Formats: sequence, C-alpha cells, structure tokens
Amino acid sequence: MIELFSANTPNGWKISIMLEEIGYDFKVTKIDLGKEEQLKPEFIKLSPFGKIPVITDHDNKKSIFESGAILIYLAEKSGKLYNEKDRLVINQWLMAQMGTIGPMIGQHHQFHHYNPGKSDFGEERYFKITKRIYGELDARLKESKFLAGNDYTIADIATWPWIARHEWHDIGLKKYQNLSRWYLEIAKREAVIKGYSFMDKQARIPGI
Ligand SMILES: N[C@@H](CCC(=O)N[C@@H](CS)C(=O)NCC(=O)O)C(=O)O
Repeated sequence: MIELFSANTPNGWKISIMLEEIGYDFKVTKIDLGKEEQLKPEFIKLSPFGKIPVITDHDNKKSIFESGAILIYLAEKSGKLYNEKDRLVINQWLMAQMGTIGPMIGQHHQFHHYNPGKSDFGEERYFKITKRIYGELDARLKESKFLAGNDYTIADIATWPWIARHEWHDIGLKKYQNLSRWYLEIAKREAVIKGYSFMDKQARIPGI
C-alpha cells in the first residue's frame, strides 16, 4: 500500500495519475498548503524542502520526495511506463520537466495568475518563457508521438499536468496543433481522468 502526501496541484496530479496508471492501491493524506502543513517538522522529515508530493511505500517503509524520483521509483517497482529501449530519452524529457517546464510555468502561475499587476518584469518574463515552452513542446511533438518516442511514459505523466493548467496561461493551447493533439489524447485516458480528480471528485479536465 502506498500513502500519497499531496495537494490538488500539477505536481500532485503527476503521482495520483501514475498510481492510477499502474493500478496500485493508494491512500491520500492531504497536505493543506494554505495552512502551511508542508512546513510542519513531521512533514519536513519526509520532504526536506517542505514540498508535496511525497510517498511512503508501506511495503518496505521507504519514503520518497521529489516527483521525478517518485515517478522513477513507481515505474521501476511496477515495471511500467519507463521502458528500457527509450530510457535515456525518457530521462531527458523527465529532467526537462523537473528543471525547466515545472519551475518556469510555476513562476508564470505566480506572476500572471495569482499576483497580476505586482511586477511587469515578472509577468512579461514568465509569459514569454512559458510561450517558448509551448513552442518547444509543440516542435518535439511534431516529430514524436509522445515526448520520449512512440510510447506514453513517465515523461508525459510529469509534463501533462502542467499543460492541464493551460487556461491559467492565456497562451492559447489550440494554436499549438501537436501539443493539443498530445494533450487531448492523454486527457482521454481513464487513469488520467481518475488521477486528475483524486482530491476533488467534481474536477473535470479542461478542454482546449
Ligand atoms: N521539484 C518538486 C516541486 C514540488 C512543488 O513545488 N510542490 C509545491 C506544490 S505544487 C509545494 O509543495 N509548495 C509548497 C511550498 O513550497 O511551500 C517536485 O517536483 O516534487
């Protein structure tokens, strides 16, 4: 049994989607970020930077922080969504999500969605970077069915939840044909629909 410490955010959805994809039983422990529960000493013991998601695998009592590390752990444990033949490519797109896509789009959320009008510099900078990321993903998905090749993998699972916030981005997902095709195809998966609504049963994946 896996315990998932999480919140209703893109980084949180990565792991609920993964757990649904591999068909593992899991229990969710909600961490209320608004109440700063992530900063409590007992949570910092599991996640040194005070960030969700975290899992505890009660089979072996291991706890894992950082969504990329959790995805790799679950993929290796289940033998799914991280195939050997594409592993080097999967790692690159997964790390690109962890190091660029998530952190940059996260800043766009901060300046454009949560705090508009507070910093022209921040708003312009992260709008531009997010728009570039849309273009770069679109170019990749023009040449490749999924991010790491022909198969749906943990690289797609890490990235898709950020594009699922496209209504906050005001960039116009529809204009990016290949990114839209990929987004909609993944949005149809039963595990994605379930994983997306893991904390809010009424939640519906935004269309384009
Ligand atoms: N690199 C981390 C990022 C996780 C992250 O930024 N989590 C956010 C929610 S989406 C969080 O816990 N924020 C609370 C805080 O920073 O205090 C991962 O991928 O697991």
